[in-house]
Amino acid sequence: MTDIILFMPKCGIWDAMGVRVPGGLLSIASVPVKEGYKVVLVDSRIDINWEENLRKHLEDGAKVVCFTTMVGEQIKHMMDASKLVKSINPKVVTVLGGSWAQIYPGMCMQDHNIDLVCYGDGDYLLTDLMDYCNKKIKIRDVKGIYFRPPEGAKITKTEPRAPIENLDELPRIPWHLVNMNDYSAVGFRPDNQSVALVTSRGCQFRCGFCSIVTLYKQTWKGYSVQRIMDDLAFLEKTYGIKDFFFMDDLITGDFKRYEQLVDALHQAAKEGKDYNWSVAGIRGDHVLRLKEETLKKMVDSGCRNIDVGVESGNPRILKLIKKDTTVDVIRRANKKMSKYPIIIKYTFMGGFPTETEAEFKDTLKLRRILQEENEYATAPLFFYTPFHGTPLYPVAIEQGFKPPTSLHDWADFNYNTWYKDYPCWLNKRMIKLVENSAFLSYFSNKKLSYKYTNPLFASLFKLYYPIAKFRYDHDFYGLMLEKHAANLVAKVNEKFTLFGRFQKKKTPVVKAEPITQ
Ligand code: B12
Ligand code: SF4
Repeated sequence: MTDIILFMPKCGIWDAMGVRVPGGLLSIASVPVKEGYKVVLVDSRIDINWEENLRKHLEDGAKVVCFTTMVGEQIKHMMDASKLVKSINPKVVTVLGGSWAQIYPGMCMQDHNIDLVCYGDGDYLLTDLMDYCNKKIKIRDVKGIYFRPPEGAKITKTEPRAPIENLDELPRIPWHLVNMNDYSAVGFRPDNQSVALVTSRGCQFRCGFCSIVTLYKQTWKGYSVQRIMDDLAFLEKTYGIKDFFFMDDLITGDFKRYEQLVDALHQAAKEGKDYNWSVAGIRGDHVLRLKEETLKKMVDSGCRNIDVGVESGNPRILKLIKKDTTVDVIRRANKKMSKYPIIIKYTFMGGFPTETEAEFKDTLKLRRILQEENEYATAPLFFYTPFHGTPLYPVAIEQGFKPPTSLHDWADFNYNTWYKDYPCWLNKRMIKLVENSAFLSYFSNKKLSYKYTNPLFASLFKLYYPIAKFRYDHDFYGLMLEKHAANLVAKVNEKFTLFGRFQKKKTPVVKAEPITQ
């Protein structure tokens, strides 16, 4: 009999590039799995029969259904699924967590098909909820939730859960809940299976556009190096996985730990391990602090890529967003990195509140310089999006942004098009400039293609790359019909899970052994 269903809603066009294991949901399942509860996962991003499978597990007696969501389109898919769940079994307990739920729990309670919203770390919640379902405790005794009391009474918030001090106390992620063949993370070695995992949570910095500041309140905690290496060994032994994407917010939150991790990976390589690895969150100033010896070890142990948030090439904007670094630091870090064959993905944004066209052009200039000065550099650019709860959000409001006011509207709040639907500070000319630069930035540098692990998306990338490159080289933004084509593809994907059908890896991975904790 099923006890708990984990449900992963679609994320929109992001699902086209490649689908990663649902880290948050797997994370909250580790404690209940260890306690012996039967947990199943339905991932609508890759499962075209997700409605049927959801129904099947509900009929199998599931007591709790867990949903996760980030801001934006994923909310809409979450709401559709919660509605379906309640229409099949109104008595099942539905619970919502994830970044958006943590940041805006009251707003999430607007979905009447959600009974509870989790507002802190979710790792110990589900065993308590099962105790509640089994009538061992009252709902008020479940810490870290908002719940809807019977008719008429106000939404109630229970006592917060104490933060987890030591991540190592958490049982291993129950990877056996997913079929690794359905997922990917980075495409360095096309025949190799890859997986995304986090080695830490949070970040001590304070960037104005970033939700991590609100989620983790400028704190950081990490798994020990020993624990990380054990997890890698387990993933290799059980699934044959050798390619890892460390999807941390700031992997260098503890610099010493990072150096020790590199040492451990280097030692593993010396002992014959053939790992490839890649890092999502590392700051430019931290890259500059890395010793040459550490960088060499990174290369020798299989580090293939690092992602660095630069955000802007303009000093005033960097100050406004409290990036706490400078253009000079980034350029020096880039020069340093140019000696090493590690792809470095610098991410940028445009369209910040009060940003002028000239200031945005500094960003375009810096993108070009970094890519010219380092053959391993790529520089994708995104439209700035004012998300509720981020430090810069009040400035966006001050500058004329009229935010969505209901959960339904936040669900339609698309990071790619919000500026067309909501009044804000941007004029038409600026919108076009940022939008076109952003669109081209995903396709005009071949080095970025390792991110596109979905075979269909990878093929489309190959087709479009020469055009995007030509446009980038010649600063030519006229008649960008391809943007409309991309929107159409996104719509088809949303309706028919188009890319999800191509996601499966053809090369079979080693068959999973039953999990041993
Ligand atoms: C991976 C990722 C993605 C992947 C998602 C696929 C996947 N595999 O999960 C992709 C690439 C699709 C993605 C896209 C986007 N993302 Co994103 N993403 C992340 C990232 C880097 C890691 C998520 C993760 O696995 N975290 C690790 C786990 C352990 O944490 P967690 O998911 O928060 O889960 C914990 C709790 O939240 C809770 N929990 C989670 N789910 C549930 C469910 C229940 C029932 C319970 C009880 C608890 C619970 O328990 C967990 C353990 O404590 C986060 C950063 C981060 N650190 O979270 C950003 C982050 C979630 N993304 C963010 C944003 C802004 C976006 C985009 C809008 C980016 C953009 N500009 O395009 C798009 C949105 C797409 C959409 N709207 O649908 C913001 C969220 C803002 C917000 N207010 O929600 C974050 C926080 C990044 C940031 N720096 O601000 N993203
Ligand atoms: S953008 Fe990166 S460095 Fe800045 S607060 Fe967010 S996670 Fe930290």
